[in-house]
Amino acid sequence: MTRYAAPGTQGAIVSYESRYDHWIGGAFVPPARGRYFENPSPVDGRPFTEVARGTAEDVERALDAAHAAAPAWGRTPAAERAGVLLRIADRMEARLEELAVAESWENGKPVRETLAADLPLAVDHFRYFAGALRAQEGSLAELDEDTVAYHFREPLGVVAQIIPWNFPLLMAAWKLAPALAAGNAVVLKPAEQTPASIHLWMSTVADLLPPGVVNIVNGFGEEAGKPLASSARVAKVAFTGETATGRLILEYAAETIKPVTLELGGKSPNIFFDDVWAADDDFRDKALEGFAMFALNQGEVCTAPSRALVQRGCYADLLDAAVARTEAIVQGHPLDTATMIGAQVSREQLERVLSYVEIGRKEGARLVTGGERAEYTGEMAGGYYMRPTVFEGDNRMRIFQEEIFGPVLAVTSFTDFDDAMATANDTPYGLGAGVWTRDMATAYRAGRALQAGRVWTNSYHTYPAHAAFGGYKQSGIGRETHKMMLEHYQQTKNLLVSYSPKKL
Ligand code: TXE
Repeated sequence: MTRYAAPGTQGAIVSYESRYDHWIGGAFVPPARGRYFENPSPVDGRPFTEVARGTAEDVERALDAAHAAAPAWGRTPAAERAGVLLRIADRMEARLEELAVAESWENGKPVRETLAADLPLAVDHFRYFAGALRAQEGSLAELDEDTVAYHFREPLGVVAQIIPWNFPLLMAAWKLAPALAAGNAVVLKPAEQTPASIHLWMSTVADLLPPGVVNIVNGFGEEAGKPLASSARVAKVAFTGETATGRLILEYAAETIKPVTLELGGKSPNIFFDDVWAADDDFRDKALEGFAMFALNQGEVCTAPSRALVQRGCYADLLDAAVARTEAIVQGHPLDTATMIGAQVSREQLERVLSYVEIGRKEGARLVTGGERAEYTGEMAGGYYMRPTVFEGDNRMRIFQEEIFGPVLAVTSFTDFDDAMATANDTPYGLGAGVWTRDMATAYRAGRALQAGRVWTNSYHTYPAHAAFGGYKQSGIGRETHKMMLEHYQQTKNLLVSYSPKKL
């Protein structure tokens, strides 16, 4: 087991700058109004750098740089553009450990996750879209002997991307890789909780990109995100975040009729059929691991399986074993590779999670385990740690209906297949779902009946490129992590050509 040194301390492999400006036109640019905000680490609650507090003026400057760069980038041959993405992936891979530690320090998530998942997935994303671009083709339709309709996929131009704090580098990769592959220039706004690791990433790959192709404006939602999403100089907005904010983004975009892709909240059901408990030990164990996934990434995942639906016949046995499994999750310092659950991203997020524990108690849910902060002394004393928490209750309760975004699970039982589907689908969201059974007919029927964009069968929380990811209902619009995302960043040009020698 390894314990990485905190950034900036002796033996550390990461050192942040004491201040980050915006990244515009291939250089750091101070904020027009000269204001900065502090960026604390959730590990200890102490600020470790300060970051430019962007406003509409900064957004305009970034859009100037992006517009200057977009035409040449859009005309770059596909093989060359793909080459840039591949070199970005190689560079990230070479600096993987450093970026992983930076991400953990800023977000509070365990370094074992950033090393094994966040960074390798981000690297693969650039490789995947490099390949997807090379394989993409237009089409032609022969309308008659002398008339042909050609369809070309063209870049949109300059696109805006607004991302959240729960997977800062992976969310940046999910958005940047397809947008750049498709030939667009980008203005990206990181979440105000996690701007610094994106700047570390940017300086790692800056020399690989023409200036102005990627620009980063830091700041808060209203001050920097709103002018960006509202701008008439932006051809498309891609957003990941809260459903309420997604609604605002749609309103801003409506003013200038621009396309929007949204990846929003969820309240994903994880469904365990009776036969799981009758299966062999390995399968049971895998299912228990799937149950405990609600705490992965401190529950700060839009697809977190935050509702467990367990069939009556195995309910008591499975719950007992699953709670024991939950209590065995190792909580600790995020930079220790033995740690499985680290800190919530911010004080506000921790308070929000604790407020839902109170709500659960008041509405009569039974607290089975957890329900409180994890208190530490020493280096982690000021950090934002929450114990994995399990409630039993029913699906009408707020803790079953509202996204908590913390390691809080709401468990209930069901009688039969139809009851399970009715409960699972009784939510405004539709992002993810899990189905656990050895009976493949049940698994198939459940997969098709669940109103969710991603249904895992006998698995959970895997996010490979080449498998479409996105929401049904109020969980979003569009599909990421798949070549179909390229089309969200392109527009179709139709050339309708007559080769006929005859007059019209
Ligand atoms: O989200 P916001 P917050 C959910 C989760 C969490 C809750 C609040 O339930 O507890 O949202 O988190 C930018 N115009 N998710 O407040 O506000 C903001 O600066 C333009 C789910 O952090 O949606 C940040 O960059 N931009 C989720 C980004 O939007 C605005 C991931 C996301 O912040 C803006 C994160 C505005 N008016 C939170 N207001 C998921 N689906 O993965 C904010 N922003």
